[in-house]
Amino acid sequence: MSMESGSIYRIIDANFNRAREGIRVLEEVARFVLDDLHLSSRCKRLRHRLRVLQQNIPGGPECLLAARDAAGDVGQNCRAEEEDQRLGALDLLTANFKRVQEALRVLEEYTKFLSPGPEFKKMRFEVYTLEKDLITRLGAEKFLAAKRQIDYCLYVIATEKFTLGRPLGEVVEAAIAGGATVIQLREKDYPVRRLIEAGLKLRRLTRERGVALIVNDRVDVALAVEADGVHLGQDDLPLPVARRILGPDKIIGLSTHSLEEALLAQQQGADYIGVGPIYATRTKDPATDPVGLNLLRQMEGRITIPKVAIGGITSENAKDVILAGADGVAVITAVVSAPDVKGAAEALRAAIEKAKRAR
Ligand code: TZP
Ligand code: MG
Repeated sequence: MSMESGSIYRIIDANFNRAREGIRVLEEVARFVLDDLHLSSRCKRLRHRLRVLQQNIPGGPECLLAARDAAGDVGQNCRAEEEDQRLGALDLLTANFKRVQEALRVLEEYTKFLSPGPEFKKMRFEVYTLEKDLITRLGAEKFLAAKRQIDYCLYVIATEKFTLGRPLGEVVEAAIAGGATVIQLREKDYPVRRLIEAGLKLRRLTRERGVALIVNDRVDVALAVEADGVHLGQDDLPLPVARRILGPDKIIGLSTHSLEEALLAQQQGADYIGVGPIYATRTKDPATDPVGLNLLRQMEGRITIPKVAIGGITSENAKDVILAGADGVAVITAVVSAPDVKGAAEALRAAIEKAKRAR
């Protein structure tokens, strides 16, 4: 095929522009929709490489400009129907990835007339990987949005040992009626089948009332009973391993006892952290020294995921805990062992809300 060099430069020029503009659209989604610095930097680097390639085109970039004739482009007013009907970020990403990949393919083919090189093919394959990563991240973002709606304000830990002989389901029902927003099933000594049975019962209850259910320690049980997530301690399954098993849509909470542990949990993608024990408590076995309110204060500005304070919290001291920076409080005895479970949950919830308003 013989082709006039003006047409080749014109095609190359149009496709450099198309690819660069398309990448810019992707970059804006990564940056402003997903707030993802890593993905937006990958887009930016691609744009930069394209600019360098454009500058170094054989014959010089002036050949591209000289060949440009946007006004005379017969295709300038042809818009695909779907361009007008695009819905949301996912469609925008899909359409622009297609656009960038096509433009890179055209550049790959037409620059062969000037000087063969593997650069555009390499870039096209990088864009395929970027497409997978960005779209996966966007999919995960949908789940993250749902997870962000969870209110951790009154997190009640259900353990049969502390119910004063009352059935766990009954206590949990009363706690929810009093304003509990999250229920955690924590039964360290149950055989797994019994734990699943208890989990299924609490799942029914919590689902009916629109309250989140978290299972302590056991990722497998959390999945089996369709809980919203799992709560892990520092010696349990490592967070990245739990995340690989649970996927992005489940909540993973981690117990932390220092700023370093909290920063690591946040960096590894925990959805919330437990902070404590804030005060001395006899409920925690083995006993752990209290960390005090100062740890919450130290986290101010550094920990952006929800912080749920735990350990010896009551309706009397909840105010101090919230004022020190906690987003919610987790309790066992103050609610589960109260003679009037519903009334105790109501009092605690009221104290938390009042302190939040005063912040
Ligand atoms: N982790 C740190 S303190 C604690 C746990 C499980 C026990 C909290 O129970 P209580 O009765 O509210 O102090
Ligand atoms: Mg544990």
